[in-house]
Amino acid sequence: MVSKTVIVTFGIASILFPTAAMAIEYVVGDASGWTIEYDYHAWAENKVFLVGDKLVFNYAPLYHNVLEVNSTAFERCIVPPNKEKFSTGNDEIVLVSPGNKWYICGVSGHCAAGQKLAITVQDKNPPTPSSSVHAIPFSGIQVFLAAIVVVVTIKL
Ligand SMILES: [Cu+2]
Repeated sequence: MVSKTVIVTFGIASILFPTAAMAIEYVVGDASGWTIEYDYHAWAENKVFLVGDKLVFNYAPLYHNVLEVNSTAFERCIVPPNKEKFSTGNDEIVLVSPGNKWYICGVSGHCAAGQKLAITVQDKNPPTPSSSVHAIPFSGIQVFLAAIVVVVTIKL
């Protein structure tokens, strides 16, 4: 009886949350990529970043690069010396931990020209329901299928 309950619960969960657990790949700046004079604050504003999601920085490697920095360096556009740079032009950065993350371009003047991105990464299992914006709203068909599973189970 216990095992049947577990299977049914899992079945309902997989119907209701088919994609909620999938990592999302965010192309920074979308089609504009990683460049100057783009509003990355606006780009990030309505997005929810979870641990396991990925940032992709696309740019011409001759002209730009990517550095992860602290809040002070971000605010003042300070390029930390000897800091490891991402510089392939197609840098994929997996968000491995929750918290605030700051990225700038290390080329002189670019951060000041707007090539800077600040995001907040949330835990996969948020402690409060209010931060679970990532979950896909249930559609009618999903609720209907879940109801069928319940009904079939009761008859078993
Ligand atoms: Cu740049």
